[in-house]
Formats: sequence, C-alpha cells, structure tokens
Amino acid sequence: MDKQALLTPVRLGDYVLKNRVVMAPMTRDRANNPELAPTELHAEYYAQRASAGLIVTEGSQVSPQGVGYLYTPGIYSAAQIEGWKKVTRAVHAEGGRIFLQLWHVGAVSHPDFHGGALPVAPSAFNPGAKAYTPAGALRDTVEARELTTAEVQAIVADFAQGAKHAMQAGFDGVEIHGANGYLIEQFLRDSINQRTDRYGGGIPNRARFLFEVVEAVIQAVGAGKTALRLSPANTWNAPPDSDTRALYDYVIAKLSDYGLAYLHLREAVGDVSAIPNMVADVSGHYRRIYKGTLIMNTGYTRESGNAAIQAGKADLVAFGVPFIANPDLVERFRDGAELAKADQATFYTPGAKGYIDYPALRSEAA
Ligand code: 8OZ
Repeated sequence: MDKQALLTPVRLGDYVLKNRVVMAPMTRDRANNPELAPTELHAEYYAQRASAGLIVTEGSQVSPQGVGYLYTPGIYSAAQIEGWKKVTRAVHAEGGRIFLQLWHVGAVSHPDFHGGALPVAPSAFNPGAKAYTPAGALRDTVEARELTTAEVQAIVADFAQGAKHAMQAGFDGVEIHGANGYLIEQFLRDSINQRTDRYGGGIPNRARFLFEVVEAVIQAVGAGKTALRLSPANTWNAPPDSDTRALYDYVIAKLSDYGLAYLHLREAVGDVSAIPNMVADVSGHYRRIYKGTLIMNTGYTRESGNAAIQAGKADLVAFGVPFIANPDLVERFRDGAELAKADQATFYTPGAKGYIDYPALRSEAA
C-alpha cells in the first residue's frame, strides 16, 4: 500500500504535476481596492502555497455583474490582469502551477453591488441569504431578475473573455465555477430554472448554459487548460433539483467527451441522505461515470485522501481550510506532521493577518 499516494506525480491536462495535493479555491476577500485587483499580498499568499501540485485561485468574477461578495478579485479589467500577473509570476518562481477560477454568482448578490440594479438569475429567484454589501452591512438578498436569452449568451462570452484574460495574466489554466449554488448551478436546477427558452425545461436544456460556457472556454484556451468544478450534493444557496442524480448523471457522462484538464467534484457537506434522488457518495458514484482526471474535495484528510487515490476514487485531492493555516501542507503530509488550525475569524477580513502570517514548519532561516 502506498501511504504517500498524494505525493506522486500525475498528468493533468497539458501538465505533469509534482504531486496530487491541490489547493482548493477559497474566497478570502483581500482585494479591498477600487479596482478589485489582486495585490502583492495575494502574490505572497499564493507563492507561500506553491508546493501544492496545483493551486486553484479564489473565485474571480468574469464581469461586474458576477460579483456577490466584498473585495473578491475580478478578471475583466486591465488592472485585474496586471494584479494577477504578480500572482502567477510569484507562484511560477516557486515552481508551482496555478489555475484561475472563473466565477459568476448570479442571484447570490445584492443591489448594493450593482448601483441599485437587481442581481440576475435564470428565473426570478431569491436565495434567501444574507449578503455583506459595500454599504457595510449584512443585508437580506432580494429576488433576482430573469436573464434574457441574449444576456445569457453575453455571459457565455464573459467566461470566454475571462479565460483569455487569465492566459494573458500568465495562468496555467482556468477552472469554471459550476458549484455551490452560483449562476451555473442555478441554471442546472429545476428548483430555480423555470425558463421557457432553450436554456430551460428538460435536463439537456438546463445544462445548455454550462456546456456553452465549457465549449467557449475550451475554444479560448484549449481543453488541456480548461477545468470545471461541480457540487452534485450541494445544499447551499440553492434548493435541490427534483432529480439531482439524473441531472448530474447526464452532465458528468457528457463531460467525459470534452478532454478537460480535470473535473473537480465536491463531496456532500453533512448528511444528504434524506433528500430525494441525491447521490450521497459523490466520488463512489461519479468516478464510475467520469472518464477523465478527477479531483475530489471537501472534508478530506491526509489519510482519506491517500486512501481515495489508492482506491481509484480520485486522481488528485483538493484541500481548502488545511491550506489556510498550513502553507507547507505538502511537506507536512510528507512528514506526517501535525497540522496547524486555521482561525475562522480572519477567513474574510482584510490585510495580512490570518492570510500570509501562518508559518511553515521549516522556516526559511532554518
Ligand atoms: C465562502 C464565502 C464566500 C464565497 C464558494 C466562492 O462557496 C465561494 C464562497 C465561499 O464557492
């Protein structure tokens, strides 16, 4: 038994990665400047974590319309591309590989982010959440308005433009955020998507937006640099589909034909066994359906990650919170070292604290 399966190299799209430990995408809200551009602080944060086989950045909105949280960096302006260049240079200088996550939140936003205009969604929908807005307060979300067919097509183009911008910024590839109740997942689910055009109705129609985004991004940067994150068992931001299993069986089987760099799936958070037609064992079920490179995420440890790779249930494993407090997570896995605990109070606060001040076990001076 290979107890260090996470530490073995692996082919992923156009690349051969030095290990199978992926830094999962995590929103950290540090782009607190008018341009919503990454800074030297972002460069330092990601460079500290460059021993990961692959880093996936925090979600980066593809347009001003795609934002729903304070100080998340975008990928639609020249200033943002310049900011991201600092990040990719710093990560590459440390021998790392980094994909940018392309994001549109859809309904999970607030008019305060849009000069008073309503957030958008496949159909009128209120996620019934709280949004921390630029007005400096936690406010109730409102009912988002339905996108026109032409607007849907324009958002597909925004994703493709974001992918091109990511290449200009020096990224190794892009991961499309199709998870966690944001715009793409809002289109997939019949609990939200009530459209009567070709983007609504049966499963192929509800999946059309996702596949148009995937195809447009592949066209822009190539399949070997294109990836997708999905959360078939997600219950956050979006009520479940009436038949989640049939929905994702269709989507994930079809994705096998695209030659993506990877598919990134989240396991269920908590017990979803009471939800009708929802697959609780995501890796167990979808590993058999998806033919390409698979990254699994959510709740994994060194032990369960190694076991998943050995069992063939994942090719790589992504770690989120463990990477916040352990910039040298790969080295700690190699040594079987203790992991430091992350401080939740600084997950989304501005500045260096709780961001770039977690030490590696072996400091550079040692
Ligand atoms: C936590 C806080 C804000 C955003 C996601 C981008 O769930 C997020 C996110 C997570 O994908």
